[in-house]
Amino acid sequence: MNIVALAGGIGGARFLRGLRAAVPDAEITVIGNTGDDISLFGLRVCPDLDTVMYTLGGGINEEQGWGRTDETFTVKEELAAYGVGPGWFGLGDRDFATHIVRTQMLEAGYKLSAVTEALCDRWKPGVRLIPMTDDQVETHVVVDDPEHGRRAIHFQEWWVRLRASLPALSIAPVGADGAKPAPGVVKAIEAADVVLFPPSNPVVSIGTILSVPGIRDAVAAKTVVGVSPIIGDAPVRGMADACLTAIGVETTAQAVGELYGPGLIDGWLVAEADADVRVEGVEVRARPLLMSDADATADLARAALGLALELK
Ligand code: GDP
Ligand code: FO1
Ligand code: CA
Repeated sequence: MNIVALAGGIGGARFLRGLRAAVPDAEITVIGNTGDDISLFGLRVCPDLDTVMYTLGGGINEEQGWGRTDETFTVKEELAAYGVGPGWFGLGDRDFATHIVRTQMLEAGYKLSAVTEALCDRWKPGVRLIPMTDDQVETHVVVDDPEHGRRAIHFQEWWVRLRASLPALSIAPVGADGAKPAPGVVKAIEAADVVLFPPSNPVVSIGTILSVPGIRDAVAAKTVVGVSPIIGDAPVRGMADACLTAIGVETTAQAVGELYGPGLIDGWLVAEADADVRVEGVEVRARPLLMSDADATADLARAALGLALELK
């Protein structure tokens, strides 16, 4: 069986770990969000690709959900001693090695998809991880900055430095218009038996992947089942509510189901607390949605896949 999943960071990666456990023999292709990518200290950092790679490869810091296990921060401290920042982004020593390898390969002319494949040779995530595009797409957020007035800042600055404390007036995947899906992305979707949306951020993870021309149409042609990242009118983790507000969508499983809509998804898994959700033209099922341990996560993935195969 061929399964394609779109994925952001933590929510995507944890779901994929459950999916891999639920169907060990399936060919799973993951299309990763690169809108969070940022250049820091001359290095290209790809948080969501790395979160998927480390989580499935056994190198993730489990509590944090991003970054490496057994991490130290000597390089960051030494940079700070030179007055070189930003200090607000926590890059650890082990993680730095990944960004050094990636940047070296990009500068040698390799595409991000080839670099990601090379990095995955070490981590063996058990899925094929492809960035949504090899072109540079960066999510920017427009805020009213009390000091500098209205301006667009990088998503990471808004999310990590400001913790979304300034309301997002708009959120845009800068560069997406002219971007092409990375090699293999559309082919994998076309060859998929089903497409799954893990409970990733609907705006800055799934939404960004779908903003790359060609991906949304390819996905819409398949049987698609999504898992809600919103339970009982709040994100399970993080600040997805601030992203949804920016695009005028309520933070409910109902509103996110409608945002994707029957033109894109066929099935929608919501939490048991949201069993009253109805989305016209979409088959909604209530299931336990908390990925609290490996078994619960595998059960959730099995439910999503089962519904997709039923609707196919
Ligand atoms: P990020 O890039 O690290 O922010 O990760 P994603 O975009 O892949 O996923 C973020 C979303 O995962 C958040 O909006 C959370 O609500 C959701 N999430 C995290 N843990 C769980 C869980 O156990 N169950 C569900 N349903 N959603 C979760
Ligand atoms: N998230 C944070 O909240 N603070 C950090 O300092 C931070 C550092 C970081 C370093 C590498 C990496 O791959 C991810 C990192 N993240 C950090 C997570 C990440 O940037 C965001 O959680 C997601 O991209 C939000 O969608
Ligand atoms: Ca992310």
